[in-house]
Amino acid sequence: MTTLQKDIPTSSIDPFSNEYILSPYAFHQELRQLGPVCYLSKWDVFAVTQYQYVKEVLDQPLVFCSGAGVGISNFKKEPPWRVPSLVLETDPPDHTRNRAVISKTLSPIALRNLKTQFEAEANIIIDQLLEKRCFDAVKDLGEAFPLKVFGDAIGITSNQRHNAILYGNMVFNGLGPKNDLFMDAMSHADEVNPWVMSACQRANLSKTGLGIQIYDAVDSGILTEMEATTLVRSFFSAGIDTTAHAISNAMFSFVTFPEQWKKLKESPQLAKPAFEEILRFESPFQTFFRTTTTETQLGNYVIPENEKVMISMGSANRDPLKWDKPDQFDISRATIGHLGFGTGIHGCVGQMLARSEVEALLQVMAKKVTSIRITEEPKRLLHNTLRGFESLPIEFI
Ligand code: OVV
Repeated sequence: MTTLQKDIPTSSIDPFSNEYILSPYAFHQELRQLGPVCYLSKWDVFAVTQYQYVKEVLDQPLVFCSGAGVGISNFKKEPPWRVPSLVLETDPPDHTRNRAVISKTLSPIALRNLKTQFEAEANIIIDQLLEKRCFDAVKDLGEAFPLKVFGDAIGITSNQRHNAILYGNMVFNGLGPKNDLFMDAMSHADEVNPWVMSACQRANLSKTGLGIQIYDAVDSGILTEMEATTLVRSFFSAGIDTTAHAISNAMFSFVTFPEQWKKLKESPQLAKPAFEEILRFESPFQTFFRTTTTETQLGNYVIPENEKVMISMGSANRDPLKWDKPDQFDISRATIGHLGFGTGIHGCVGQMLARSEVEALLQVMAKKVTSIRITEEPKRLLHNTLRGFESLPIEFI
């Protein structure tokens, strides 16, 4: 029997400070060295940063629940800023029912049809950018591609699609504390909230997209009309900003590891493992929180009930106990088990669609783009949850 140590190590590291956000990896290392779990005194939350224990938390969704929110705020203590998501911020059995409705729209046949569109659009955007030569990989590629292809896939009919980026920014900065990043993101709430709720309504979705299919569950008595609207909102929340940052992170990784770009060009079929490595190496989704539903043990520590626990996928994905040379970007490494899409019952429901989008893009790039160069100092994004860039000026030749 292991003896339980009651004293969880404390750290004064602040995961929402600018230094941490801009350059998290040395902080991750320091936190991992404290063991399976530590207490972050700045925010009165626990933090789990080692691969093994991040996975252990994600694999126990009833003990480490999502229903009290997956950001730093505990919905049992303060009201959420929006109607909670019916998949992200719920637990079984509601979660199981709602997730099944989304899953049904993302069938293998649906994905196969979308793949053809993703490839066609990837060719169009890469041709345009080659012609332009110098562009911002954040706005002109990272954001533009998913806004076009995933926006079409959902069936957004509004001509103000860019609001979806602002909304994603609210959702993901909204998982952090009420700091300047939170407040800046929410400054758009008055225009963007009503826009999203309207864009998610049955009447405003195209007849052929994924969004409208959520309403089939209303017609078969599984969801109310309002629940369907809220569930369609999950496509907007989860599916655009995440992919956008994955794409700009990919561009940066290929520029900083040119031998990996060479490898991809020689073998465009490496697009598939390359995307997995991008998600491991620079996970767009860096952290989530869970809330303990009971006193529970992690390693040989005891975490009390109703506490917020930060889990760092970004750190788990670079844990040297799990990965060989974790700080090396290597598109031919074995990436199986990376937590870029999470894992378990809340693992990314759109992951096959996201793969299809980015793989299409990387394959076209590998075939058509000879070289990629950074033309001006990139600006890292200050963000409570996502890792990416504010701007990334690139030249394509
Ligand atoms: C995975 C994810 C991220 C953000 C928002 C949502 C889901 C949602 O369902 O709203």
